[in-house]
Amino acid sequence: MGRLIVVSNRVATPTETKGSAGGLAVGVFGALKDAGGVWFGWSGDVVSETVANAGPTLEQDGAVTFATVGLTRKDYDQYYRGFSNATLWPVFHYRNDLARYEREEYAGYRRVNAWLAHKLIRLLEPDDVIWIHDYHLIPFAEALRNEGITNRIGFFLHIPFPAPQILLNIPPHEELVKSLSCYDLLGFQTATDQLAFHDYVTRHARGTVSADGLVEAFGRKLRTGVYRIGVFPDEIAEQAKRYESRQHVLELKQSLEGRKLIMSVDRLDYSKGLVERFRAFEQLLERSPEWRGNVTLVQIAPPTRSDVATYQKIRQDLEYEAGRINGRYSGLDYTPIRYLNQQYDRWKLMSLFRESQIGFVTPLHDGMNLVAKEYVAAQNPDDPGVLVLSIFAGAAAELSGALLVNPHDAIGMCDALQRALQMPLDARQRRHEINMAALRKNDLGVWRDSFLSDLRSVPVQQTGTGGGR
Ligand code: GDG
Repeated sequence: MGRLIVVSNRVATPTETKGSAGGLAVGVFGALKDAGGVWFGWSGDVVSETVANAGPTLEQDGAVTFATVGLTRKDYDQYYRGFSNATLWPVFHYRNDLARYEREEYAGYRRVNAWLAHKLIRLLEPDDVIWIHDYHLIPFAEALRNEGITNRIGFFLHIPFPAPQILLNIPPHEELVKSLSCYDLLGFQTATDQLAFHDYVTRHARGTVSADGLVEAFGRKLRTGVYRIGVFPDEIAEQAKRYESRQHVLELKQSLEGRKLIMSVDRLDYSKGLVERFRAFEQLLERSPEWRGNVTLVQIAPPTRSDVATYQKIRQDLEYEAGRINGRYSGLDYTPIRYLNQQYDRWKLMSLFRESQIGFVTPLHDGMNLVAKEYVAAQNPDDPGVLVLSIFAGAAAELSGALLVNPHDAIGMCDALQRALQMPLDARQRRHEINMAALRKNDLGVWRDSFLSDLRSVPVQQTGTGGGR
């Protein structure tokens, strides 16, 4: 078996892969340890041109090499802050209204991809299998192919793939899809995303998709598949239980004074539907006065990408909404929304999930949404909370024990909260069992192993970047 090379925008540090970092780092590291190989990507540092060019910096941990490079300010602005997060992220989340397109940023995005690919080449061996992650790196395989690399290369998209009519908003949409055709295997979170890609290929790229799923486009053949990312549910359950008697949980319990608890945790991002969620909670207090003073929403939202203008706006909007709703319904001893703009320890979060009666997860669009899965896994099976989940999270297709809501329907969400707050124990347990069975059947290991086994079995093509049309 050839080595595994993982490329992602950010690389976890060796310590993060062992501690309480997000499950993804742990899952990917597991595969790297088994096969031996390299995890390559940006270190997260902005550095001088000299330092950037000197990279990658190598750190060895057993059979795994962590290889990272710094980015110059210009590269960071154009590739990361610009085209990745101000064009691709909003459009792929159906927020064309928040997207901008700048030719220089797009050129920078391609330039950085080519530069990173060039840096990786000297670390490659002929039978390595290469797994590229996410929207920052769409042109990565094309750049490798341009340098003559014929290894198997797979790509997993963590975020939604938009319907063609939405993708057309990005002027170089065709170049992006042509770049995707340079992979041997494309993995999507849901069948909807896969279908949207096939739709683009057949309707806008004069390609074909055969009955057995083989895609032919831009002179290349590739496979696509649905690989639902998961968590390791039993590990989360164990850690959540272990942390439940810690000080922070006891303090929270005491401060709630017997009130019901609704928990939400999201990166502070406009795709997560935070404003809509606050308004739905407001509806609950408005329409059901008996809940005033008796239920608290804890929203944890650590800031991300805070140097991108649209993220500054969502932060202001949310502060305004929290202040407005709290101003309206607070009492001297009651604050309906506790809005915490900071990062918490992972196991602390899981134990807070376990303490709550509702997990309120309502993105407007989301590739999968791991918080929804973590919430389920963290529950106490003897007295589980209820997951209220947006139909626009990829996880909604799997978690049939959740109460599904449309995040644009404040009253519908309010009704679901009511239902969850009043749900009898046996119904909660039944729903929890259904959700846990889904999580166990398709855990993070299944996601990783099925993608890699499909990638390792695609035939190697000797062609480069394809002839185009
Ligand atoms: C992208 C896609 C897809 C959050 N706050 C804290 C914290 N978190 C952790 C959560 C969870 C992770 O971050 C967030 O994962 P999500 O899946 O919910 O969302 P994205 O960050 O947008 O991830 C998404 C995912 O990629 C994987 O493919 O599911 O659709 O958008 O694990 O627990 N962790 C800690 N402190 C926090 O305050 N420690």
